[in-house]
Amino acid sequence: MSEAFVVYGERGTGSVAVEAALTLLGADYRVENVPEERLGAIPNPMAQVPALLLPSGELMTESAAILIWLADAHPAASLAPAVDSPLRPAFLRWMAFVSAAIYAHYWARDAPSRLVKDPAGQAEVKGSLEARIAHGWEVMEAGITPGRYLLGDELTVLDVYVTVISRWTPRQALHERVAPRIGEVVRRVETDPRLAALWAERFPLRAA
Ligand SMILES: N[C@@H](CCC(=O)N[C@@H](CS)C(=O)NCC(=O)O)C(=O)O
Repeated sequence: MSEAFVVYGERGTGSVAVEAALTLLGADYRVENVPEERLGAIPNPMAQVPALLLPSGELMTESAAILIWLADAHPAASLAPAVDSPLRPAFLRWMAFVSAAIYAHYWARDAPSRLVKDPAGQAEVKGSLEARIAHGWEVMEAGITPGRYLLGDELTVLDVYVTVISRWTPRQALHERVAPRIGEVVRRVETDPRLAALWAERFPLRAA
């Protein structure tokens, strides 16, 4: 591809999963950092990152769709099971699950005032969403049989996605208590030398 991808993103957000996939692909891309106060100015009508401007000029949003599309568009990189692979149903299931049953809850978890005005109600909403997020990880932990990676011994964009989304609160508790096998895979992805510089620059871990 002759023209670069443009990622609308920000450090510590879901855009880092897209940046990681592009890094693994060795794709030509640049990041437009979008601080919260400028989200309204980006081309995504949902005013959210990530959004990916394709070399064709089309804008893609929705992190799971972007990751699946990038992997499918570059089959030689083997970042997703092929359409006819027996692993494909599980791959699609868990990509959609991470997006809908986990990532989506942070919209209100991080700003409960979006749903409830009363401060006591906000604390309750936050607690309920944290419990729901933990339950999602628990369901995923019970539903997969990881090898070196979540779907077996090949790294896919699902591993990258889970590594980024599970970095948010309450990361440590999640990995130690709720989803230790997922946590083990996450640590493997975190120490992948191809991604070390990206993690350090775009999503450094806070000291525990
Ligand atoms: N469904 C979207 C969710 C994207 C999303 O929630 N992005 C967050 C950053 S991690 C955001 O832009 N939040 C700002 C807001 O919603 O106001 C996706 O999967 O890409």
